[in-house]
Amino acid sequence: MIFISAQPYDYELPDATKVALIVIDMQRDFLEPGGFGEALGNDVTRLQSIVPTVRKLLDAFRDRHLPIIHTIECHKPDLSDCPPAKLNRGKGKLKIGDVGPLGRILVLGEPGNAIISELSPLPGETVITKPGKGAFYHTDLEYLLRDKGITHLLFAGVTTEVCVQTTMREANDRGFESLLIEDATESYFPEFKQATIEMIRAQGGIVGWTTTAENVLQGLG
Ligand code: C5J
Repeated sequence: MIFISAQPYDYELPDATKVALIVIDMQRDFLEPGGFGEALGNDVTRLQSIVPTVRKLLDAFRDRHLPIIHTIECHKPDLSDCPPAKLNRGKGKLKIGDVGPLGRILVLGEPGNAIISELSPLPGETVITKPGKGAFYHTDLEYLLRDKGITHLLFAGVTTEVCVQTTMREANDRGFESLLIEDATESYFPEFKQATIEMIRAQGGIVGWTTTAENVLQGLG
């Protein structure tokens, strides 16, 4: 048994074969000027502070040959997988599918839709493309995890209260034991990040656990 010091109490991993690191949406569209995040009116530089920590976690999983799953929020070029409710939301100048400085906003294959170069997936790592905020919606993620016998998920990425939290809630309802790595996730709104951390671990861990990257590395040994 592997114990990771966490809140509201220690996170227990039966063994390292049951765990995957899920890195949510570390894309240029969210972290760099000219992408979707900025089109929504956000200061995207806030998200860049977690890049070294996410990289450290990736390196630790790579060194131990443990599974890594990256996700990308994106839409098909014809936007047929983007419902009007998502397409038309917001009052920004640029909408999903419009051409911005990094190519078409939130469209698969465009320069801005790629994962930032520092965290690029390596061959053999899974990349889940997802049209929604949650990584289980309209994807093969659940089947892939069940097929590999993975029961425990460690979460990093952006943004804490949108795609990370949505995916953790989806995972929790499907019976996966979910741990959020606090210093490997970030939000455009610090108060939303803090609230998310607190609501995840409230009520005895109603959605899951939270911890630090250092605790994860110590626990994995
Ligand atoms: C958002 C995400 N915030 N990855 N996406 O629209 O959190």
